[in-house]
Amino acid sequence: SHCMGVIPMSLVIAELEDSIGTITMNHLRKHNALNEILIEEIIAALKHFKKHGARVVILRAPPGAKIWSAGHDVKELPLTRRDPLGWDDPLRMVIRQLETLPMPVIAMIEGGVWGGACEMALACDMIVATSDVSFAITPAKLGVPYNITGVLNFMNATSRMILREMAFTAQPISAARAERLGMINYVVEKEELEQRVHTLAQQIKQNAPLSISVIKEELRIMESAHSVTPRMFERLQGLRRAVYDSQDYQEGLSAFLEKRKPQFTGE
Ligand code: LCV
Repeated sequence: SHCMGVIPMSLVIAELEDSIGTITMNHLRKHNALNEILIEEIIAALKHFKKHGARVVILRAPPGAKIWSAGHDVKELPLTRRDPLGWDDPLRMVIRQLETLPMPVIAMIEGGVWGGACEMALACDMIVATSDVSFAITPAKLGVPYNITGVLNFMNATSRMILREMAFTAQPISAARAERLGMINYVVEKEELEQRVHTLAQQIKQNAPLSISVIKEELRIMESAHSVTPRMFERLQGLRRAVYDSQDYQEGLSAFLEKRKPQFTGE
């Protein structure tokens, strides 16, 4: 459709023009931390684009952003005795929306990508990043027991050794290294970013949307085809509960909120 539509929202700018939908995460005061409202607006924009026949979606921060997204809003994590990443957690919901959307989503990235935002970027179908960008997998830094679907999403994005290094050190890796590892499609200079993403979007847009959507869904189904028995699943959930019930989980969150280094004891 050729409708030029900007949907009025507060933390996100959503535009649909010539079958290309663009979502700009625009909550700069909080570095686009993935809170409930920001996620709700991203999901609303994705549904609007699907309804209006967009062929491709771009997910970005404003031009020149220093942080693409600071990841899960730590202030929205439950302090204890509740799964911090349960089925209905906003981060889980937006990742499922991105994965099941029938059209490709290009993550257009400037600025740092942290924690849950790293998984959200990797849940998109392509990533184009500027050379200043870094990616960090941070649960171990906060004492958070990541969830099994999230770990699978990371596994599908990189190799055994790299994922373990990123998850256990919680240190960011550069866009250049991510590209060398095949985790992202392109690293470009700032002035090339718009053009590179636009070219990809145009190439996708002129192809058959039904073919693309069925291939995307086949990939999603095959990537998640792992046989985990109920016994295995419940054992992992029990291990995760012990972590989010731990002192260390509370220490991780408190240290973040009090802006100090956490002292983890293994309790
Ligand atoms: C809430 C925030 C956040 C934030 N939440 O500015 O993957 S998991 O399991 O770890 C999952 C639970 C997850 O995604 O956790 C979040 C992972 N995110 C991170 O580790 C990044 C945390 N943020 C930072 O390291 C810094 O804020 C960056 C490098 C993003 C920006 O640093 P800068 O010095 O420019 P401030 O740190 O001063 O942040 C500005 C305000 O945003 C809040 C932060 O607490 C501060 O709040 P106040 O204005 O109240 O001081 N903020 C930043 N990230 N994820 N709040």
